[in-house]
Amino acid sequence: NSAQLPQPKTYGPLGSLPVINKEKPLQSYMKLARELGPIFQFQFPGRMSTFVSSAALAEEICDETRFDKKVGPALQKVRAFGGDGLFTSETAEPNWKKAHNILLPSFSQQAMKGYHAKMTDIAIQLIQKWTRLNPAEEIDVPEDMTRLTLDTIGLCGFNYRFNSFYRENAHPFVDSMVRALDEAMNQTQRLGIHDKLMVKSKKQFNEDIQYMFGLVDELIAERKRNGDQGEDDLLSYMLKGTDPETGETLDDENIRYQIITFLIAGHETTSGLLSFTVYFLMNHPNVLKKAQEEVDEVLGSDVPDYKQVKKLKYVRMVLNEALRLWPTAPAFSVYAKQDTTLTGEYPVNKDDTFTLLVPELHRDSSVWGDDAEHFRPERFEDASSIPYHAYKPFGNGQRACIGQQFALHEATLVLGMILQHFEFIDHKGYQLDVKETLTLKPDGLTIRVSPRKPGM
Ligand code: MNH
Repeated sequence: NSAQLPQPKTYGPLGSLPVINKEKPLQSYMKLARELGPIFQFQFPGRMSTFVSSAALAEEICDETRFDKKVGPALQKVRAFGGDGLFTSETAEPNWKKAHNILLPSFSQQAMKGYHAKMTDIAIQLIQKWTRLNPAEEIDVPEDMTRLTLDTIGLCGFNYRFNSFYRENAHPFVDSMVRALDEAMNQTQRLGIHDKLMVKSKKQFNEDIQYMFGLVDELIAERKRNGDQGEDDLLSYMLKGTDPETGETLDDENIRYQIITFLIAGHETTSGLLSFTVYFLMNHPNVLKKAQEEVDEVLGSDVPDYKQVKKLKYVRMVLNEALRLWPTAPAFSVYAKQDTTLTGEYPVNKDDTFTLLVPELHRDSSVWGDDAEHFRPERFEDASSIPYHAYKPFGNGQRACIGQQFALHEATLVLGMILQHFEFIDHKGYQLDVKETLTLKPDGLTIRVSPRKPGM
């Protein structure tokens, strides 16, 4: 009996799809939330979904005794290449808990010490590229950040070098992955008969998937042939690790899915975060100045070591604030495990699904105040002042992001090094335009840089 929930206009079998901008569905839902309130229903062709966006409702759907992650239609499509990897598996599938147990230690703070040198190796490549540009040459920020994050997860994950900074265009793996993700998203928007007509896209989809499987299967086979040479990367953890609960190891097919999952989940989101952060810093000179002062004090002219990265508190706050306003994984979904209610007001039936609009949650003025729209990293000064369920850039509970420490260590290191070396020049007066794929990016953000200090 949730019939009283607000709902946008419907158009017969299309449901409410016509009110959505197909290029920017998330931003359309955000707009609807502002018009219809913190909970509204949305009729998709053949299914109803409910969107929530307040801290009070987030707290409810984040209660894991009553709600569990929903592998919705988009993630179902991603399963064609993510399989039963961590991101696209149901909590009840045996490989979710098993892989979660085996992989947790390889994403611990301790493990980050082991990845630090590899992260720095790639960060230096970005710094050197930017250092060697002529003054008038422009930087495509999301492109270079994607080079950086892909190469970082490749090296830390599997000792594989994509060498993206040595290529004019993206590595073919990225082309296949981006095309496959795009096709997966498109398939969910197409109606039955139309979808069946897309023979060519389907052929491309299958080719892209086979290419990704081929590259990854070869990496696994090669490692097995050569034996363990002391690589302390994710792949070695996956091949050696046993589940403390069952004593079992991961099978090769599941390892393939995990690797593809880390390559997808581990690079688009972090590159979006770094790109939005550059945008915010360029537009907030006082924040930029404070961050530069911290970097000068903590790093001086050193190449940062692990401990120095931990000391970049303000840089961390800047990243937290960027993730508040533009969380690059902007929504996640849950289903009800039983009949229940939300805040005692809205009746909920078993299997009803809810999608949390994270950017709207992060703008709830009852928690964030009247300046919720403003970029102000100081709000993260005292982490304990932030209600637990008001800030969800990395998802919730046991199904939250396993790569959070990895992403934040990498992003803090890289942003610290960028601030150490460059001033940003907004040569085109960039106006924010948020591009949507599975994740968010500032579309068309290009800058120039000038050296902050002589030498490097
Ligand atoms: Mn990540 C799950 C956001 C970086 C690997 N990630 C999630 C979820 C969010 C998320 C939100 C929960 C999705 C859901 O409930 O359906 N992740 C991010 C953000 C960044 C990020 C905003 C960077 C910034 N993620 C990374 C990195 C890796 C990674 C880096 C790996 C190296 N993430 C994952 C995996 C999952 C996940 C794996 C699924 C975890 C699980 O369900 O067990």
